Amino acid sequence: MNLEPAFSTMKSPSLYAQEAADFQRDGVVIFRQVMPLSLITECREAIVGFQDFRAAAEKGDAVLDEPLADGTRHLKYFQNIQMYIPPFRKLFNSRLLMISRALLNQEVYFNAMGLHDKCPRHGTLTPLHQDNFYRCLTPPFSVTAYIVLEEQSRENGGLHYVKGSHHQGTIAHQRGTVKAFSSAIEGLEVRDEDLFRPYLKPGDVAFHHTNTFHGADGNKSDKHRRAVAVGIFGELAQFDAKLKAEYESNREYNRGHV
Ligand SMILES: O=C(O)CCC(=O)C(=O)O
Repeated sequence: MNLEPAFSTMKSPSLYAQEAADFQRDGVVIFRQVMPLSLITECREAIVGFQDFRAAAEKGDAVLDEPLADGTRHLKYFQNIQMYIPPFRKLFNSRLLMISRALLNQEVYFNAMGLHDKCPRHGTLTPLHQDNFYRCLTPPFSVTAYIVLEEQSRENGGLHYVKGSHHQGTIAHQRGTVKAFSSAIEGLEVRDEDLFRPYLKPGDVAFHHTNTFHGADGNKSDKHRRAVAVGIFGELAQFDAKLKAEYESNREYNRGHV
């Protein structure tokens, strides 16, 4: 039996020293071609073929975007997607844990998974935010592994980051009405040239620190732009009740806004 690792990421955590240093400095590090393309294709085909969002929408797991002129509504966010579409479970895998353990320098565990979709021509923006405003961890020992199912570009609303912003800690967010994003950083002028746009391709995984500012424009292309965000927590992180109360109040406002 061939026991050779199939991917370059299958190495001991200590071998990620350079990536861990980059992550500490920038709050985001890109691993190209981590996930096998066969798995990416399997997940992509499974979500394309999944048509009935009613049960997931009733539970609040599937969040639909703003209605189009004819009343049609497309998916914007699908949390716990692995409970509805089993191939997505395979994305919760050891490649992500090995890398995250090295980046956070502690033992780690999977917390949650969600699919972000921007439908062709109408998919709305992702406001600038920090994941930790939603996760409420103190200390903020957590990463997001962002797994790309479809190539990202400027035109289709590829994710952008503010490098180094994680050093500011978890900052105040304002409540808002963007579907699936109850909380956003408002009033911050970030010059376009200061945004890091990695132009991710299928199989690439971007790991960002839970406090790194990030967002995306709307989709102006004629194709979907889908990606899966996996939340991975460090064992030394704790839930912070004060952060949680602020987040829950914004979330209630967002969900109540139809
Ligand atoms: O894909 C997007 O537009 C949003 C992703 C995001 O905010 C995240 O993964 O934390």
